[in-house]
Amino acid sequence: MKNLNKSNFLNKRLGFFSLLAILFWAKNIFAYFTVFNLGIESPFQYFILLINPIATTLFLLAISLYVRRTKPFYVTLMIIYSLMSLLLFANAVYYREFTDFITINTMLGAGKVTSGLGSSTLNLLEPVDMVYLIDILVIVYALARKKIKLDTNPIKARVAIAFTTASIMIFSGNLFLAETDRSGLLTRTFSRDYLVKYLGINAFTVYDAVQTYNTNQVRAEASPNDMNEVSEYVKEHHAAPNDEYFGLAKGKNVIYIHLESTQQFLIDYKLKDENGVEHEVMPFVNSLFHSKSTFSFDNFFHQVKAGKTSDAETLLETSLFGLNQGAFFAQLGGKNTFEAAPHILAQEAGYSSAVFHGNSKTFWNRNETYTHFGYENFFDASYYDVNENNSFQYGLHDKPFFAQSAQYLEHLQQPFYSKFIAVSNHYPYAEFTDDEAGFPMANTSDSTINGYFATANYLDKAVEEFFNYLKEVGLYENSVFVLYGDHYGVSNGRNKTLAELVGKTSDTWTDYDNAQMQRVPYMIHVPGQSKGGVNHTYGGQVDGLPTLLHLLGIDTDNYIQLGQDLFSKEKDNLVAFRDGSFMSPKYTYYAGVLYDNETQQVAEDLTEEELQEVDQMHERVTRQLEVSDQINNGDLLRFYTGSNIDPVNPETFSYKDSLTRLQDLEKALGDKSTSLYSKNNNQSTVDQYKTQTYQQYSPTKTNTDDDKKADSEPLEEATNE
Ligand code: GP9
Ligand code: MN
Repeated sequence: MKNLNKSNFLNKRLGFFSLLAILFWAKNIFAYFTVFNLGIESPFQYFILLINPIATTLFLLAISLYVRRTKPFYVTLMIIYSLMSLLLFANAVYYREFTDFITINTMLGAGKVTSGLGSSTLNLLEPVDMVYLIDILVIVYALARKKIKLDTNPIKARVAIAFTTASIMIFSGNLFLAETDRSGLLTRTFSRDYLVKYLGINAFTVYDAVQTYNTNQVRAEASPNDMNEVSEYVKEHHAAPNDEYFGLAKGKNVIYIHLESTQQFLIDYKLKDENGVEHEVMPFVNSLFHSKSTFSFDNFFHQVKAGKTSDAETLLETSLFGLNQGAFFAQLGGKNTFEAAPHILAQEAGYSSAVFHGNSKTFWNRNETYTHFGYENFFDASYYDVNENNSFQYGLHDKPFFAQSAQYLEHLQQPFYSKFIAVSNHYPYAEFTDDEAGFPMANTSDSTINGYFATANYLDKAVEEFFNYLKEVGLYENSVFVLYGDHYGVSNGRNKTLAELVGKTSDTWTDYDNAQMQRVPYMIHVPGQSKGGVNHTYGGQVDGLPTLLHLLGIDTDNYIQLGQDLFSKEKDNLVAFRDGSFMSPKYTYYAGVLYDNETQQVAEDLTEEELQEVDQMHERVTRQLEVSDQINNGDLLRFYTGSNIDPVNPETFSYKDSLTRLQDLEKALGDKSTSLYSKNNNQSTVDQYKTQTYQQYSPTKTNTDDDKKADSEPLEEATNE
């Protein structure tokens, strides 16, 4: 009797429809738990994961409900079901190999080689993948053999509409929950993993299709003529190198150290504990800042927007800005043509290149963007031993990160251009426990601010250990180090609470102060140099690339770069913020208000001449940002031939099995290999890396040393930072 009911149910259109909806949900969940690694961190995220296939599955399948005739209804339903299953199947197979989801561009064949989707696709299949398709065959068979009978009664239009409406409502609910957990999901596009984790594969694919269509439209309209216009601006704006500094670091390895969320006010900062004892937050970084071998800048500003870390990377390595909306890496990083630092240095001076970062490679779409920047190697989380105890939601903590990087760094051919992206000093600056709890908390009403100093101190220690290792193994002397803060650590919304700690009061805190807080450290440490010191030139991240290239003895006049060498006598002391605000030695223009830097008050009663000066600054800033958008949105560098270097070919780079590749190269080069490992008589230097857990901080008792494993508090996902 029961069976009969069941089969009756399946013999009804709605029953059959429900069967497919449930089956697809189940297959989707199966993929979530067996193939995709989505970094689920809380029961709430589990819940979102479980419900996220529902809305789009219902919406798409419900299209068939509008078909009244019998056979066409079943055919439509089965086609939609099969296409959805095929997409899921393809993603499962692709993900297992590439730990990434399929984008429209991948489908269209762009970047075919990069993604490795060559003739070997068949080899990637595993028997378990049949789960996604086998049911289609079974159902078609059941329909053909009339095990499931066709229902000739059409679905009433209002029922069909009800399904569509319900699916839209469910989607809205899903999106709401997703935004609660990860705000800016759709506007900032952190990573494909995030979109799938929160909204499902179908929604991700549609989102990606819309994005791809939009960017392709703008690109299609751009022409070589636009490039000429841009070229003229760049020539005019270019600042000639200063002979005194040009080539000072020629031929040296480049080691970029990304100081996550580190603001300039942390330099030389001492935090008072509850007993009034002062604790220097970043003693090691401070020692570099004041070293005669370091060119330090104390009027250097971040220029990022929604793409945060990734925008800083864009600015520093391409001398172009990110976008005013959304993350440039995610939207265009994997599509555009660049003249980025690793490629320029490879072409001009035979540098190898590598990025080191203990988070998933898809975050900020780095895996694609880096191939377009010309990075030869990218060591992401998959290359590190990352576990619950040594990581948090943004990846591996800094000490193990730098320590574990040594095993790869030692195999890079020299000279190399490398970038180490630290991450522990990231919002929400959660308190370390156990051995890493080595620094006092600040004592404000805001726990985010309170933790910021301790995580910055941890970063400082991690960097110091890394330097010690480099000195020990002899890489230090022949390298140049660039340390930079990527963006604010304490957001404007929290600054009033921070005010007291930086010698101000919350009552008098204004946007003028917010603007000043956009300062981030920027220092170029050149071992052996004694010309260094603190330089007060006004600049921003966009100026980093020409500055560095000139130090390395590489001319930039033929490159399309929007920044200016910070050492140049022609350097314009004007810094554009991404939203069109700006900063100069005399004025601060922020949130639509002009401030006089001397009085720190709103600038009033300007003379005609001063007004003109401000207008002109405004124009220059607007122009610089416009040109950047023109280049990026139109992908104009694909038309540019003036730099006399070969265009980068992203398809030549793959970030799989990098260590084996580097080792093979060492063998092939034999005596000519310049890697640290080869120079060290083919002996690893890894055991020379010394890393220590914290000495326990306590305001009253003396410090004690022990070596228990580092641990960190379970963290909540950032919602508003
Ligand atoms: C993630 C890390 C943080 O991999 O670089 O990025 P952010 O949130 O600072 O932009
Ligand atoms: Mn960052």
